[in-house]
Amino acid sequence: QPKTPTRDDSEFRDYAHSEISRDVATIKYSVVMHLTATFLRTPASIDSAHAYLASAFSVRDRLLQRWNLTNEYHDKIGAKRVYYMSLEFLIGRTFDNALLALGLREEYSKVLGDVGFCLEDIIDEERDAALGNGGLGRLAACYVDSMACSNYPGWGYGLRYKYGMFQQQILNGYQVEAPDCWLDTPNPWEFPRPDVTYPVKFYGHLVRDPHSAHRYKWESDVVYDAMAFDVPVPGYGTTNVGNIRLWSCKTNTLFDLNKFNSGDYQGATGGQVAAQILTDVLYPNDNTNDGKELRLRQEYLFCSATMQDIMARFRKTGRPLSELPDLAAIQLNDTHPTLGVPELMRILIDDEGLSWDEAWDITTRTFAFTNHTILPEAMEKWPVPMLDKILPRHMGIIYDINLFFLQKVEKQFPGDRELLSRISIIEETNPQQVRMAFLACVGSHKVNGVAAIHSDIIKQTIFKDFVRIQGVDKFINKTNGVSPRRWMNECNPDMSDLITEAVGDRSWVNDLTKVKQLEDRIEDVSFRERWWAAKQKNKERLAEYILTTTGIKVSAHALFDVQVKRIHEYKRQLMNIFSVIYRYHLLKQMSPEQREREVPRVVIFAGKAASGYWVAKQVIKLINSVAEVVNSDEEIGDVLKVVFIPDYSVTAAEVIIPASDISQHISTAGTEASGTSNMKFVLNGGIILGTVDGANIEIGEEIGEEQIFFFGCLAHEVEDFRHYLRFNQPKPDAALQTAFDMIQRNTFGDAQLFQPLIDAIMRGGDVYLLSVDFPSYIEAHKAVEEAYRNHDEWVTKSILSVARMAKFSSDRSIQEYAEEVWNIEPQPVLNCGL
Ligand code: CBF
Repeated sequence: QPKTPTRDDSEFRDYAHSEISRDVATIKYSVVMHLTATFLRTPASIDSAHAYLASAFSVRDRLLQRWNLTNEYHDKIGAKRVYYMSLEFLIGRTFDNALLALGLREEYSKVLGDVGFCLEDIIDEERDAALGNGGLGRLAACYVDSMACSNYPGWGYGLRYKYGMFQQQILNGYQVEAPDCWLDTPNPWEFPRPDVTYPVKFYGHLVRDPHSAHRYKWESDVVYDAMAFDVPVPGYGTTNVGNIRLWSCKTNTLFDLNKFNSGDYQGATGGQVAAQILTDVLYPNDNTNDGKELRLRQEYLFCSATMQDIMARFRKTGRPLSELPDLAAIQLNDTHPTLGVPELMRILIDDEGLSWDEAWDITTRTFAFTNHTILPEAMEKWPVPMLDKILPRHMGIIYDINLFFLQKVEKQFPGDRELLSRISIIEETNPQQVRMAFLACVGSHKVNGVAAIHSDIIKQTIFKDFVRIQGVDKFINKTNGVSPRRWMNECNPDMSDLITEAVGDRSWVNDLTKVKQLEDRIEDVSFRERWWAAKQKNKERLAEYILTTTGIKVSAHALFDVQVKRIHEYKRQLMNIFSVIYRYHLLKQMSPEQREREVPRVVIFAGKAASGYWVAKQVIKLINSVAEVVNSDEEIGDVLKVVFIPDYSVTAAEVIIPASDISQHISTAGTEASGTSNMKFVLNGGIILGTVDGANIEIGEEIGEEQIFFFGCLAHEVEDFRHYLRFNQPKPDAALQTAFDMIQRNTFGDAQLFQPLIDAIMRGGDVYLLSVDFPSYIEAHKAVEEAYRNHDEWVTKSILSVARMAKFSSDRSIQEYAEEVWNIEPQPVLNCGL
């Protein structure tokens, strides 16, 4: 055996642990080095795209240094880590966020200025990392941000999709989807890790271990390599840097040289194509379950690579397997990563040789599960034959998990066959289906909903039997939150400066309870004026954005009324546009003098529809058709404008949200699990017009119900209304009927196009209760208008609301998870020299 010479690493350690100098000269040198050496630019060939890339790479150098220190430190102290498994991370941009976190914004601005660029323009060069659909994916991004900023040892795990959320174009009023080729240019915010690659098996057959009833050898020729890319997550005001580890399918080993040599060129690359596609595309479905085989394979690739990686890290500690739950907590972000449960069981039993009971004890102490929806169409189920074919070992494990669970329940509630069939992980349909929510629930020690009302509803509906069986303490609430770094400090600098003035320093960015001090400024006339001016400036910025993205000119002095989110029937954008039509009708009835006295309004929509969701796409078409008619009506002018901003994204949200006067969160009561944009709007001084649903309720409790315009039926009334409407025609009030009539008179183009939308209400049982809520919705709009006329009252509402919103920081949510679910402690990186 050759002897490895002992290495003296102290010098390397000294350099690695001393922070790269923060002065402007060093930054300039590093940007110029990246321009020339990384991107081969000469002074004559620098453009803003490369100025961005070089600056971003130089920021990345700093983040990676901190990344190393953080992980080295957490390894050294044997810290317990949380692993947040999510098939979606809707990160958006990183550059500005990282500059603010590192406290180097001014320095980079100076450096870029010196070489002839403006920081704001350079920031605009960055493409969004849009690896998510909506609320669920953005929540995951806020949560890893909070873990980093609050010094929790935590990693996100996800997939590195080559194509993120599709780009939405609006052509002739219709949504058209184009691929989001976000990796066409270098991505400074990822670090490829070919050294971290795991084989992931599919298909094949099982060979039973002759010595154990539960152990199998899984043999298959279909093996793909999942390779890691690490995405550093900047911690604001701390040395701690978090990580999102994203898996990508590696294809180079799958090139078939024999086929190539025999002239079969297509066959030679066939294996690569089959592998590549696994991590090519993000499924663009929000709150729906597609049930596609490729999606199942994506989910398994993700879960297998993640579990292998967590186990590899754990093995390095040399601790016994029974201590895995003391070093690792795994959070399942919805059911998409649930295959992690049978995968860990497989590793512990087949690879590590544990007994079933030992493996099950470790698994259930490690996993916890968050449910994000109760919409039936979103419930993940996989046909047993499909799962059995693709993952034969896992299907066997799932059968056993179910068997032992049902046996236990049978002992607890003897003879209750109905109960057994209701709670079985295998649904007895033809073909049978695996109910992933039940598997996640049985495999976890804690299950949570994402807002108080939602957590109550899941206990009374999908998990009702499980509460009886496993005890109510297992089912808890963790109300969502959002990151104050991105959703206040970064996107709303003027308002943030005012908060900093009220608090005395910027520490509120990491401790939102401090915004309470805004209340002391409520009587301060100059402060109030500047608060209003900040909003006004944000509205001007949005008006500019609307002009560039849609060509529509709007007045920044109008009331900005915003509904931006995924287009979905339960979110009721349709109800909003019906109310706009009705408003248009009223305005048309008025004399010019009467119209003059109206509060001018810009109604702003944005959001994507899942590509296969026809109804949602027709709603987009209707909004655009109404916009076309209203905006070109000279009689109406600036009194009413309707805008559909295309290609809603995190970056677009950062411009839209700070500019809202009123924002709409108007889901049918009981359907929106939480919502998180409602929090973002209020944190930016906007007022909510909303239903008594999701987190709207808790926002009302915190800021005072008088600060919110609530309307509509309550969650407990919904079932009775639905039942009534299944057997009786809805009775639209005069206002809603007016909207229908205008559509049917072809006011907004061919009425046939929109008749199915009306039919869904009038003949389809009005599942989302538009006809029920419309009258109170119109009343609520009137109340908004009245309140907005009173400028002083509006500013008071706005300041008080922000002051009382501390609860909705994702730092609070993460602290609750850490203490009540994960049992982890903050571990700020200490004694590292930085
Ligand atoms: O919990 C985060 C969000 O998740 C959803 O977007 C989801 O995809 N299930 C819900 O619809 C939101 O209510 C929730 O805020």
